[in-house]
Amino acid sequence: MRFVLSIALATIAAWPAFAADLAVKVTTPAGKPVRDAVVTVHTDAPMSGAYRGDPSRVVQQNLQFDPFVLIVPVGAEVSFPNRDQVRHHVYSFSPANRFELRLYSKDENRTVRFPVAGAVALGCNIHDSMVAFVKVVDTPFAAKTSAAGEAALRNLPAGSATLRVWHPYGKSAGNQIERKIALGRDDAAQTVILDVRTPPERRRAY
Ligand SMILES: [Cu+2]
Repeated sequence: MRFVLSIALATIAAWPAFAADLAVKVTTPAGKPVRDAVVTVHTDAPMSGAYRGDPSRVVQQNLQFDPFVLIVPVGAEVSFPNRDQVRHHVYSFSPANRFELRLYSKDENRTVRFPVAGAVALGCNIHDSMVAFVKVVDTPFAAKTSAAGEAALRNLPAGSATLRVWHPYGKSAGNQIERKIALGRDDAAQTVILDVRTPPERRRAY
């Protein structure tokens, strides 16, 4: 027992002296939670490592993309499997990461590499109602807000940093809000107000 305890203490002592957790809550000015916002932190001190999260995959199923917002690190290969009975023609005109996947059928797959940080709007040439976004991030520290508008980032290095909250329909410049924060001090929780416009009506074109 004593042995186990001493190991535990040694482990704690070996942790970075000042690791910080950050809880972010994103709401509209009216206090409604904003889901699918992407929260990123860039520390002033040099960062190492890349974001590691969900599989880099946007599925086409039931004439929709899933997920609606996908976070990937710069340089990620994203796959676009088609699980529908119909063909899709996936494209993006976003300047940073333009691409087009010509008509392809059920159980076929294509991959696209995203070399530039930024937001990529996805569409389908055949089904106007299909809309999704890939957020390519150049930081290891990123998370997507839940239905409650909440995201948590753990084990951030202490020190000054920039917090950004982006949403595809965010009303501010660049669809995002940005602020300086001091990690490891009194910034364990941040509330960010981000006004979002109503998504364009999803037309059915099938
Ligand atoms: Cu389609």
